[in-house]
Amino acid sequence: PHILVFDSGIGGTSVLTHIRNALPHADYSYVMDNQLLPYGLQSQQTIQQRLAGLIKWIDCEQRPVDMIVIACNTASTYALGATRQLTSIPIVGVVPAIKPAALASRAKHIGLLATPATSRNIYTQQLIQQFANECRVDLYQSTKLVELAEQFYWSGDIDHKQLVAEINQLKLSPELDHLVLGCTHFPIIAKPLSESIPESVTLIDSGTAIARRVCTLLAQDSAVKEDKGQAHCLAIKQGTMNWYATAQQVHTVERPEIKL
Ligand code: DGN
Repeated sequence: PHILVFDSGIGGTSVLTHIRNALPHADYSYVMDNQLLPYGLQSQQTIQQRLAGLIKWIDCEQRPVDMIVIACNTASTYALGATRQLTSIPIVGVVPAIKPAALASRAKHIGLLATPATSRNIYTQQLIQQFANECRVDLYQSTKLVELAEQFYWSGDIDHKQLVAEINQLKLSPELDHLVLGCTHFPIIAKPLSESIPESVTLIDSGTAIARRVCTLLAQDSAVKEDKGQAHCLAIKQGTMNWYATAQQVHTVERPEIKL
């Protein structure tokens, strides 16, 4: 199968890694909307338009896509329903791992760390009501951590001073025992992040659950096979105007420097 994984930036590679481990023989396209990064500061309407553009582009290019994974919590919580109406290709969204965190929490007190858009949108509120109604859920939002994850991905270095300053200003409650990484960029910096918060806090993300879901939907056995599929990365080119309005104007660039 050919699986297209989408995010605004490199965050979705954290999800792609889990899916690829489960399904190494599938082929992958990783598509990034670098033009509008960060999504966490965009409106719901804008994000729905971007995803509509992505679907148009897949149609126009007649890409042989068997499944789309929207590896972005912001895009999934804002636009999953609307995007599913536009295509018959099955779409898996990545949403914050509220359910497993609530189940695992002994203190019945968890935190959600996400982009501003994800933490304030209705979909997220519904997830909390549905799966964590016995928990206290504190919401923390950060755009800075997305920026730091991008820097870390490209340079391998993280600015510890900025990281610690950002964590400090979040003022995490000392009572919570699980922190949901509700943005796919955050697992990229999970190690430095976990070193900057109290040891008593466990970080949770959606990566393994998404990989399982993809396997189930594709009815694929996740048993490791020898042959490795192809994977390549495309970015929506910076400076492309209104690519969502006419899919023909979508300009993408290959990003071979992204080692998938
Ligand atoms: N990686 C995206 C997410 O999971 O919400 C958002 C990153 C961004 O563009 N702010």
